Amino acid sequence: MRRTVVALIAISVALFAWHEPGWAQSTRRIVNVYNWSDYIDPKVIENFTADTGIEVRYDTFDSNDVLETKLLAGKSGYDIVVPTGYFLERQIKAGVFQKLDKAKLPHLINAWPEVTKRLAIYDPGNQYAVNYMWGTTGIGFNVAKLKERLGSPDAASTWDLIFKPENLEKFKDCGVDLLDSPDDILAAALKYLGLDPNSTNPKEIERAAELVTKIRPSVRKFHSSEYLNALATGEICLVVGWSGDIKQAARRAREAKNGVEVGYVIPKEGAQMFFDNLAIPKDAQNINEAHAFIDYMLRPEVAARNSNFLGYANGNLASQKFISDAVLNDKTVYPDASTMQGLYVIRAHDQKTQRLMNRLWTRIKTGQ
Ligand code: N2P
Repeated sequence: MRRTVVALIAISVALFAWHEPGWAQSTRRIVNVYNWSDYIDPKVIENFTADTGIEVRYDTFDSNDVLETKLLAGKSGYDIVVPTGYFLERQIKAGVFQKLDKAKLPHLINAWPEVTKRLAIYDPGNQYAVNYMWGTTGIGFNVAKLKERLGSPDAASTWDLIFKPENLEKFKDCGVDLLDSPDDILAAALKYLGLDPNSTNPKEIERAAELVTKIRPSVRKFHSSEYLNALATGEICLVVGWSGDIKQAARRAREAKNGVEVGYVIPKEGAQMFFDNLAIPKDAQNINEAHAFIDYMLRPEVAARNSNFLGYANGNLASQKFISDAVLNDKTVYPDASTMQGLYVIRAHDQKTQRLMNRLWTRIKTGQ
């Protein structure tokens, strides 16, 4: 008798263990998202789960190179990733994404044709990605520190502030950060030198690297996400960074009422404009959920909520009536036609150029 009972218990335990994962899989819906840091209103993730029942596992990165390494290695485990246009371009060619099933994206109708057209440069026929957010790489600054050192906040309206060593030196004591991204900083240096920011000429790229080497002694840190908080708290006073991250720093400082005022400019010589896009890796496991996530981001109210929170422009025309005037009328977020003329885009680098840029970048950062 005792033996029968023990056997019965063992069988039930085995059956339960065998059933449980299957049961869990069929009822729990999950989407694994890999996005840039500080690139979504947390409320949007919460609302998405409440609306769809799909759980979000959310990880962040702050560099296209980090994302690319995972994508090229395969089996990243992610269902949604957010590559910038010029990385998307070569990743599509490398075959790491699957085509979107547009029948599953009814809200795609809200896409802004202007942005869709620009995205098609990287994704011909717009088959693999939809735009999420876009922005510019410009100068973020502490208003009081800038006035103190150069007399007027207008000093930030030119790249001279960054690329003239005698200017940047004046900010060394209050903290200068640069993005840890050769595609942003070397491109800005090329543009400042009057060269093509997409140059593949090694001599020109080396000149850009020399320029950055000259200002290197005044740089506290090369980092692509910490500056947001550092600028908001007053720990640094100057950064070459991404528009919306600097806008978020400004808002955090306002909310903290810590006396820090943060400004952002697109320098008059021009700046880089980038497009960050939602795409589904070829080996994604939760394809329906990934489409549901993209479609949710394309809802006008949702896209607007993100832009209002982040200070980044989005690729959703229908969202604009829900975007606050402060964001929509901010020419450094939604640039007007004349600012737009000064903006340039980066294309995918060939391997040789990319290797050279990465090598020079390491040399700049390590000071060797
Ligand atoms: C968000 C940064 C996204 C812009 N923190 C870089 N493509």
